[in-house]
Order: sequence, then structure tokens, then C-alpha cells
Amino acid sequence: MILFPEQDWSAIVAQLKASKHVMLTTHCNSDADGIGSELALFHTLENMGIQVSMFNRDVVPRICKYLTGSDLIQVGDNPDVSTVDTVVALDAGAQSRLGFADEMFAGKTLINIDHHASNPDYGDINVVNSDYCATGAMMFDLIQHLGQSLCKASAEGIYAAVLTDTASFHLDRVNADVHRMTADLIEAGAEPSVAAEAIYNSQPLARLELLTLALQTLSMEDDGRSAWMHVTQAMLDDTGADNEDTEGFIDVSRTIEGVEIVVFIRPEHGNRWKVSFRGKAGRDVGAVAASLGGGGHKYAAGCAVSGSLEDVYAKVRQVVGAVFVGTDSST
Ligand SMILES: [Mn+2]
Repeated sequence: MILFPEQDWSAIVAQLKASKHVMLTTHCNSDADGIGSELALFHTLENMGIQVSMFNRDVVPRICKYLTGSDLIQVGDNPDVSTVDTVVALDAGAQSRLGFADEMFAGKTLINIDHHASNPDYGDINVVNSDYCATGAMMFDLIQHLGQSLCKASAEGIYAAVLTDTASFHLDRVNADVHRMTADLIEAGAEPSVAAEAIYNSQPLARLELLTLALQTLSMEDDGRSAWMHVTQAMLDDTGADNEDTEGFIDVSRTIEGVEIVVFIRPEHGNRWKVSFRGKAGRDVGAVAASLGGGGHKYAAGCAVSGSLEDVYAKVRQVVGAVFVGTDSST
């Protein structure tokens, strides 16, 4: 089963088969979609006898460490690319999101594979298709176009990618084909209970302590149609949690009845804040994030905003409030 038979992968297949050394990478603050996609392609290319390595700007998130080969991912901002002729960027909506200097890509063929609608086709070869529920699902089709069968390690990576990027098969791109793919992944060796245990049921206590503090900041605006929550550096310090532990907090406020836009703000570095959005009920938060210099998907997007926390709230509230102007509450 191929998810999107009309998607043309031929240029990427030809480039990968002709490569001497392929380096795979994903966006900063990598997530399970980026890491799972990397590992799925890594194991497949290795099985084909193609020299392949993985190099990311940031460390592998805790929830991905159970994936076979995750310990082979190198980390830093200055990879040795002297022998690399092809770089594959996975799940990165913009080249800047990779976190590497542009010179690093000089003389190399850059392949850009992504499912963010806002992706500007920054690669030499691009497959950008926002119909895919996850970049991991794109690996599912690519591996078949490479003429390879799914090995257990690749299936595990794709399963983790799809599980997390669809919020456990809850989001709008999940259809019967996504479940047919998942059946194939399980047949190839992916184990749902192992993934659930590693991703959802192995959280440090500090994360729940941080969530307790974050929930005390929850506020509703726009007649209950927007929900706001934040974490500060002091809260991180007090609990011993880190930014990775805030993953999924936004999905807690997304569960509130009647809410259409959910905002979560956390410190990034200096006076920069990461602002994440989730949309429901037709609200396009990709457009909201884009108007603040960020991007993403219709129902999941983000941006970075500088200033004091109060400044950030004021700036983002203005943009979100404008979305509701002239529209009646459905409740
Ligand atoms: Mn993704």
C-alpha cells in the first residue's frame, strides 16, 4: 500500500542511489517525527549498502531514545561534511530550522522532505506534501519507491513519527490509509505497547510538577474561544524540568470544550520565547503563526517572539483576537 501514489519520488530515489555519502538531519529541538523519519531512512539506506550518517543540531529527545539507532545520531552545530555529497533535511519547514550555517551545504545536493504547508522548497530537490500526516509517513512511501521492504527498525521509527505527529491518531489527516499503513508497520515489527510505554508512560515526576505550575497560568480569552498557558524559566528551575518536558502541555488545554485556538508560551533563550499554537473548529493557526514570523500546519504551528512575557502576551493576543473579530461564538 502506498499512501499517495501520485507523489513523484523519482528525483530523490535517483539522487540517493547515486550518492557516495548521505547525511540525514532534522530541525532544531528535534521531535519524534524528525528522529523517527531519520532512523527509518537511515536503516533502509544502510540495508541498501549506501554510506549514511545522521547529524542534528540538538540532542535526541528522551522519548526517542528507545528507537534502534538513536544512539548513532551525532549532535552539534559543526558536522564534518567533507565526504558528504547529499544532505537530506527531514521535517524542517525552513532551511534555517536546521540550525546549520548555509555554507555547510555548499557543493552538496540538498534534499528537502517535509509535510509543512509553509515550506518554501529550499532544497535542490524537494518533496513537500502537506497531505501526509507526518514526515514519517513520507518515509513509508519513499522506502517502497526505493524498492526496499520495511525492516523492524524502520517500522519502529515511522510508528513513533506518526503516533506523535497525529496526537495518537486523533488529528484531521488520520484516515483509513493511515491505519492501513500502521497495520503494515506493526506487521514489520513496530510494537505499539513498547512505543506507548517509552513515549507516554515514562515521564519524569518533574514534568508533572511543571504541568501543575503551568496549569495555574491557564486563562481563557475571546469568550472562551482561546486558551492561554505559559511556563517561565523560574518554573523550570524550581521543578528541575526542562523545555522538552513541556511537550504535550498544549494538548492539555486543547481538550477544553468550546476552545478554538490554544496558545502555549515557553522560554527559548535570552528574552526569546517559543509560542506554540493548536487550532480546532476550522481555525487556521498556521496563518496566525505566519503573521508572527513563524509557520507550520493549519492546526499546529509555532513562532518565536522576543520581549518580556507581558510583551509577548500582548503581541500574540492582538493577532489571535483579530481572528475572532466579526465571527460569532458557536456556543
Ligand atoms: Mn512533522
